[in-house]
Amino acid sequence: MARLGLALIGALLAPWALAQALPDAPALFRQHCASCHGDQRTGGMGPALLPDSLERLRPADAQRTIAQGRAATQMPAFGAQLTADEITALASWIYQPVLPAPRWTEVDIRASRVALDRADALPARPLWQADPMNLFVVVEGGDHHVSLVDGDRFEVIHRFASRYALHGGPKFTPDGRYVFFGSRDGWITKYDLWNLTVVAEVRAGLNMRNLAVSGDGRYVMAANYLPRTLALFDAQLNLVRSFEATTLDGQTASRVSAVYDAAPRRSFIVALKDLPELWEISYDPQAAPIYDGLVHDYKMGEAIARPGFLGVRRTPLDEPLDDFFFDQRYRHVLGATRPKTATGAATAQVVNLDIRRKVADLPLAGMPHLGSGITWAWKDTTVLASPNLKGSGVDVIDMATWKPVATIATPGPGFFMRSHESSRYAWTDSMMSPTARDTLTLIDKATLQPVATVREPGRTLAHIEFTRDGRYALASLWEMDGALIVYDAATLKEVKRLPMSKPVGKYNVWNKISRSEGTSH
Ligand code: DHE
Repeated sequence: MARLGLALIGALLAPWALAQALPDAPALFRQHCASCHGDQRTGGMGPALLPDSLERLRPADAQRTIAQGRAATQMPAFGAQLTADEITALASWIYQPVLPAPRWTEVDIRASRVALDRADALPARPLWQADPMNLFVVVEGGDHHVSLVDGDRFEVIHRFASRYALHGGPKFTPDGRYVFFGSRDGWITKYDLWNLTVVAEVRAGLNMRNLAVSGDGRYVMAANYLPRTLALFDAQLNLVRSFEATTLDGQTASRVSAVYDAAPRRSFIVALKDLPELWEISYDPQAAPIYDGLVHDYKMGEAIARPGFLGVRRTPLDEPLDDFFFDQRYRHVLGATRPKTATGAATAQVVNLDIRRKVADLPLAGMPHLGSGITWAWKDTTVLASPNLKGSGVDVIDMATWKPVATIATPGPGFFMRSHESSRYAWTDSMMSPTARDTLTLIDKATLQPVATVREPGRTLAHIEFTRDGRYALASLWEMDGALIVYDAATLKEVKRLPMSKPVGKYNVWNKISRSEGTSH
């Protein structure tokens, strides 16, 4: 009887107690957050707050950001205005899906574009005194800025605010004058390096993976997770068209894992996260028609091929791809599927783009990060080496036979790998290791042995890029109070240190536009 009475009281109290316990997160969001993050949480001045965009932010960090704000950004601290319960409620609510799901159509893309008037009238020479081909573009993730560094004197020429959370390598036009940055929130920024100004911006999607610039500098292609599309722009960032990332019958849609330019083929190559297909989209006006998946013109009773130019040429695969890399002749794609569970094995494969099928399995262990793989000449062949996000070792594969030639031990799993044609070493980090994230390992490219290390004890050291001539290697001290550290690439002595805010990546104009074998493309 007593128990029944308590239950009854509990039931009667429940609505009141719940109202006390659960702050109204949507109302709090509308009041405090929507003006910057958008009514639909799709972003505005602040980043998008959608489950897809927040995959990499732990809820505890979201709570801390709401309470304390974000240094050197527009995000204020709400710790004095909101109770701890309100902050907890807000932080958990932003991980819930927005219903109905936010949309981002071609109309939205076009409406988002902003461009500088008369950008084409700006001088066609650098405003600054330094070798424009030996310039470094450094993305500082800590306070969302970009620094331009003179690669001869190692001095900052200019520093400017970027969009929130740039990701992936910025991409350059073939003359090295313009660079395109992509943000995880889907913004593409075109920047004139010679005149130090943003010339155009557009939002390609709500959650973007990366972008590619065509080898002729005429097109920019963006790969999106949300919506499930690719968006193609001209060099002024006007939308040319978008592509739904679906099966040929349009029934199943996929996130787009990544897009890269295959300049010698005059095409973009696209990997789909959820569909076992590899796409090739040619930007060659003379491209041959596409005969696969013939479209039937039922009125005429005829099968017609689709146009090759900007048409989707599909190669069926056994597994979808997350991440990939080309051989030097761009005949093969070397792709990896990341395991869905920590214990699962990655599968990696070689796909021939001409005969359009898988030709070999790639014997890579762990969780290869092929996008950061590099190649070099070894004995009478060429080898590929890929960092591994899970295992302590770099797998080296003979690109003639697709067989392993070595596994080089490193002190822990790493993200990036770099070298230069004129350097005998390949450098890799172990930034995913709690104990060895402070160590860069140098591998002798001839003996395939680890021969030296460079350390910043207790701090994260990662991501290398060489100067144009390969004499210096620039590494990131990947901390909020971090630095760009310049090493002599032969003696490994530190030459200079420039303070920077978590410099996540750095890109040398010449190495990028010449597609140096030691860097990412
Ligand atoms: Fe990246 C490049 C995918 C997490 C920093 N990363 C890339 C590219 C892909 C990719 C496909 C190549 C794009 C290009 O250059 O056009 N990254 C992924 C993931 O799938 C992963 C593991 C999970 C995710 O959250 O997307 C991932 N990446 C990270 C990070 O956590 C890093 C370390 C920090 C950050 O800023 O997000 C990170 N990724 C980078 C960097 C590059 C990159 C610095 C450019 C490398 C280069 O030198 O070209």
